Amino acid sequence: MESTKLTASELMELENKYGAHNYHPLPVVLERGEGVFVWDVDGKRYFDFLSAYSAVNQGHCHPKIINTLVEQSKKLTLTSRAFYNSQLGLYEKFVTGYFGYDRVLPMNTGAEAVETAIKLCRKWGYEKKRLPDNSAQIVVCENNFHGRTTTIISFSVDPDAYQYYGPYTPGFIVIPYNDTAALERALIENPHIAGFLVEPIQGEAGAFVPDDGYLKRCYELCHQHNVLFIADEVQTGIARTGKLLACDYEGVHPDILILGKALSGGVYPVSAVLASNDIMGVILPGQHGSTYGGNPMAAAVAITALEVIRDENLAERAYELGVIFRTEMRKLCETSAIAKFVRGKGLLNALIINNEGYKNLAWDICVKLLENGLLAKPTHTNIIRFAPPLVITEAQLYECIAIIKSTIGEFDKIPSKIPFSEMTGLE
Ligand code: IF1
Repeated sequence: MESTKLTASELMELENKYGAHNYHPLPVVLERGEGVFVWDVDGKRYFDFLSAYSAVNQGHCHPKIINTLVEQSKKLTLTSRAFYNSQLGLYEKFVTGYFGYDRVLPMNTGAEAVETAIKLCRKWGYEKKRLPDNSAQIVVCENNFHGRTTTIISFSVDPDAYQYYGPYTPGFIVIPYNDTAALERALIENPHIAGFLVEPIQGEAGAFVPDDGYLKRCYELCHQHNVLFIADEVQTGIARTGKLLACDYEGVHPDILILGKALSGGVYPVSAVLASNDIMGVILPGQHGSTYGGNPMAAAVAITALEVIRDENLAERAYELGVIFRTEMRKLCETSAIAKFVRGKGLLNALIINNEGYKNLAWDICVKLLENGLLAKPTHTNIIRFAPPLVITEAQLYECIAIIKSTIGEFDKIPSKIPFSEMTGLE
């Protein structure tokens, strides 16, 4: 079989030829993963600093999670929700206790969970808040990313995400992020608001961290106006930012909590919406669901994935290693003409670079990082995300910091490209 193995370029060509072009991947074909590492088809090893957009917080192919997946797959994989299954109740008890909620509604992908939260919020608005039929509004933030469904992209401000996918779902009010006054104005002006949907840190915007106290103040405002505070912790949740939930930093317990990605440690699509009895109680049999949601594989895998987070103290590890990472990146920013500043929390970080006079510097740096054995993904031409699996050791992190520093150093050395600020000043 070895002799018939396709080369990396042949495999990339297959995706290019037969796949929709809805992605522009970095030129590397991955074949295997273990912990913080992935290997390409030629056997070259990389540190993974994307972690599948924070789905692989527990590390690639975590043996305990894989074991659960394999064992459950031999017993029972899917029943639909037409019947009870032997894993779902155990998972529901576990996950609600883990995050402190009465009930969970299980789905598969992040976008589905966001959709579920929107439906739950609207129904609560009509049945509990007694809003007039079809009047419910949900406040969302500029530069949000909550997924790719038609309703969710209806309130995106990114043309790539929404353009030519209309007509759009109405019922959303977009306000600036990190602006409590804007939220207060919206809540005062509009009596039909049922919920406020927010990312505790904006992922797609490049790990944009709001001011301290922002979430807490938003939560208070929501409660003053009888509006549900809905946290999308699909990316920030499950220890990524140095706490179990990013909302934990401000002691905020969202009325509706949305989880996905690392809920399975990256081995299976598992998402969830958590809420109180009072809120979840508005959805009755036949009113929402999913063929795969709550299947026994998902249930068993999610329990193990959450156990790993707790048993391996991954939130604490993310917190401590995040401090080291940002400290070292700040040092880099002091000496580099390219690296401007770093932001983030825990191990969800982004390096903002000076790309003036350079077309796609973030991409070029990521290609160089790849050559140097570290995988990271650019966003917005001038931002590079750094989000390794949380199982990374301190020694490994320092190794990666060295790779990042020397790679940025290579770009700093290109004489025609520095200093950028002076270059543009010459015009
Ligand atoms: C892609 C971004 C990250 C999310 C939040 C819901 C979802 C996501 C806060 C939907 C998904 C993704 C999906 C991925 C790129 C990625 C992303 F850059 F687009 F914003 F991570 F930073 N809520 N995030 O971040 O979850 O339906 O995908 O399971 O390729 O679109 P999903």
